Formats: sequence, C-alpha cells, structure tokens
Amino acid sequence: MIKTAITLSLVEEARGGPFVLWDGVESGCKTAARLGYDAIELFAPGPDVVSVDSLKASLDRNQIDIAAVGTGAGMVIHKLNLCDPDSSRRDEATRFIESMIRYGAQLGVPAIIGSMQGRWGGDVSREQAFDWLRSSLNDLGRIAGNEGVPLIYEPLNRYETNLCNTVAEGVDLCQSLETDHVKLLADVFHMGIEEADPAAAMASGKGWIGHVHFVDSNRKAAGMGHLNLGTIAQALIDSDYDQFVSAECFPTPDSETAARNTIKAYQRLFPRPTKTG
Ligand code: LER
Ligand code: MN
Repeated sequence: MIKTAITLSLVEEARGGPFVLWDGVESGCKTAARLGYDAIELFAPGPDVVSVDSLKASLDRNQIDIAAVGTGAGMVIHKLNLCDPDSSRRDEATRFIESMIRYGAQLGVPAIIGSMQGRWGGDVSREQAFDWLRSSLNDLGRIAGNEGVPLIYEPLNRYETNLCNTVAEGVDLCQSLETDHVKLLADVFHMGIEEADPAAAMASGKGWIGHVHFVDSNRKAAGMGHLNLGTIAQALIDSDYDQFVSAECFPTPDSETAARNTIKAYQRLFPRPTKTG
C-alpha cells in the first residue's frame, strides 16, 4: 500500500521553501494526524535540535509515523555540499549527512540527499564531481545499510543541480555504486521540468524508487497545477510501489489549505480498499 506523508520544516532559513507545516513538531504531528496523513517528513536544522525521544513522544501522542528526514539544512544553513572543491568542506558535508542518517535510523527512516549533492563547474570538472558524489554515496550508503535503513538520493531539476536531473540518470548513478543501499527519490515537480514523459519515467524507476515527493507542476499541492497526476500515480501503483508519497509543496495559500488539498488528491489518486463487515 502506498503511504502518505507531509513535510514539516523546522528550518527558519528555509522560509519560502516548499514545506507545508511550519509550527513545530507537536503542532505539525497533530495537524498531519487530524487530516489523515500516515506520516510526517522532517526537515530539521540538524540532528541535535529535536531529540529522538521527544520526537518519538510527539509521534506516539498523535499516532502518526515519520517517513524520512531531509539533509538540505546542511546546504541552506552551513553551505555544505558533496562537490565542494575544498576537501575539508566535502568531508564536513559527508559527516553532516552521516549524522542525519544515524538520527533517522533511530526512528527507522532514511535520510534524503537533495540539495547537498552540489554541482560541477568552475575548477570542478563533471567527471571529478561524479567521482566525489559516488565516493560519498558509497561511504554513506554503507553506513545507512549498517544502520538498517536505505539512503535516498534525489535527482533535481537543472536549476538546482547539473549532476542527475532525471530518473534514468539517477538509476545509472545507483547502478555504478558499490552499495545496494542507495535508492532514488522521484520528485514529481523536478520530473515535470526534466522528463519527456513523467509517468513513463516513474515506471522506469521500478525497484529503484524509495521515496516520492508528490506535488504539482508549480510546486503547489497535488491537483493545483497542470501535471497529469493520474497517469503518474497509476505508474506508481502499477510498479507495486509501497513507500511514501510526500507533500513537499509550497504552503499556499496557507499550510492548512495546502495540506487539505494534498490529502484530498492523494485519497483520489491512491484509493485504499474500503473496510467491510
Ligand atoms: C528537496 O527535496 C528538493 O526537492 C529540492 O528542490 C530542494 O532544493
Ligand atoms: Mn524534493
């Protein structure tokens, strides 16, 4: 069964970004549970801001799960990325992601590498950047595997990275790694920009995709843009995808409306068998 999640940001520096809930862990868990989501996806400044115990307590109190933890704060707050020409900064980026992998693993969920992947350019050749990226993913994938969770790598649109922009490029990268623990995040917003046929691309990621950001063309809630989300959802269902579709969208016109619009779309696109008897 496909599970539903909604993003919850604790990163003030990311205000204006595509995260739905912003009012703290307890309030976010309460809203997500009230609206019928299965889980929250947490975007935190680092592993030390909310203790695992207090996060678990909020999740338990509100009877909601957690889907994944983001690492983008490493970029947004500390300006760290895996292709920095400075080796000590690259190492810091890798260790920041490791700390988030270990944090998420205590909750049984993966960490996501999105903006922290960086890009090639200037003094850094494309080949060099991919070597560094592969080396970090090998290192971090092994750590995630030892912790019993996957590591999620996200292809991004061309305005955010020049490494992997499509699902096919992400699959190629995963196939070139020495670890099996790296899975892909298919973000429908990025796919709407980069893929010739987002539904076909989603289908082609069968077995590789471990997390989905399910939003619309304009990064508003699912159903508020012009993507044909029905065919994309069907591709996930037909691929026997059984992980999360998560709302990483703008809180427009406000968090509550974006959250309500999203869950309505998810219930329509990913219907669950009705209980009988
Ligand atoms: C992160 O999940 C993402 O999609 C990026 O666009 C954030 O920079
Ligand atoms: Mn995303």
